[in-house]
Amino acid sequence: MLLVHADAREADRLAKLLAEKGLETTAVNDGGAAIDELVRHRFDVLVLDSELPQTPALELVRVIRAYDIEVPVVVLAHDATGWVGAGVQLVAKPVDAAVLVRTVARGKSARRETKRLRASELQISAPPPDMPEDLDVVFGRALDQMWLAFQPILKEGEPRVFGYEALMRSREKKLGTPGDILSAAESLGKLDVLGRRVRSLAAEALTTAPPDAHLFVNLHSRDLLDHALFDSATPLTTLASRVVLEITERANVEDVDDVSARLSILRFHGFRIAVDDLGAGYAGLTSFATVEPEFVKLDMSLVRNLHASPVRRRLVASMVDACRDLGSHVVAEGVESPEELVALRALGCDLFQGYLFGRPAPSFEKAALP
Ligand code: G
Ligand code: MN
Repeated sequence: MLLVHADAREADRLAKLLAEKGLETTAVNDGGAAIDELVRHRFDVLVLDSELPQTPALELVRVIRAYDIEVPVVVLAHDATGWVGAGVQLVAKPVDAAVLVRTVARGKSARRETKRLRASELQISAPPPDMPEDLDVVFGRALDQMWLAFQPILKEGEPRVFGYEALMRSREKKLGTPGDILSAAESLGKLDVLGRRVRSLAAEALTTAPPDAHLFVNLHSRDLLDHALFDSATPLTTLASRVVLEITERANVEDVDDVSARLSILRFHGFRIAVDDLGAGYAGLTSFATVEPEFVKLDMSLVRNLHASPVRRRLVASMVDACRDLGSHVVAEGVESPEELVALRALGCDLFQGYLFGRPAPSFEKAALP
């Protein structure tokens, strides 16, 4: 269940109380956080303090209901004003433990009841027990049906597209997103196979790419352990001077044995290296020091609404400065608005990627800076 309460101590007390009764609780302290949670997880009951600082509780209940019509809501209130007809269960404040536990339990069974009713109303049987098709088979199809999308990267003062990032896609519906494909590969122990497939598609694509464009190819940290990556005879290695290998900051490169020796072999072949998603809040600048990347890709969370946030601008400015001192080119990712572009230019950024210039597409589309 989800508990929304502005008072952290009271939230703590109530959560403990419910936990003793086997009711597992996630607690948040405002309406915005509550909505975030609700979108990401499914809760069987919602317990809501009526006195939230920013969001009027009744308004919050309306929004929640628009999103999930069935979720039972228990409201903790000093009086019932405004709550009649809102379809919630009221619990009087100060909250009595036994009353709360009973009301929550009633809410939980009410949810089950609604589900049963729904199913019988529509005369449909419950969904069949999950019988997933062999993951291995689905993964095999995803590999067969794999293709790459290309998103342009533009450089200040250069009329032609500087490069494209290759992004993994598959027509296999059961593994619909790159994340799904990656986790399937991970659980099957087939990250190597996946990485090789992507790199071979990338090499193939380079033959039709504009001749002077770079291709940015994402690596999984696991790929750094695959001997095939270091093979001097693979199609991609023969094109290495045009390839930038992206290593995400989310992967802890320090966990890879001899990472700098491995990177030196890649550079020997002619590859350049980018640290991806810098500033996404994972490894901070530690991967930066290990990798000494030729390129750094600023995470789009830093770029978003940059123009409206002096603190964030300050952070990006010092990151850009540090990169320049260390000889890395900075690519700003996820640029969506002209205002963001103006702010990035003012900070000295000169490489840009984002929907403002072009979405990932099946071919190498032309694009230009405004
Ligand atoms: O982690 P990595 O930086 O490789 O991820 C790139 C992802 O970001 C791709 O899935 C791409 O579709 C997405 N993307 C690219 N440009 C933008 C943008 O301007 N806005 C948003 N929201 N996503 C973008
Ligand atoms: Mn990337």
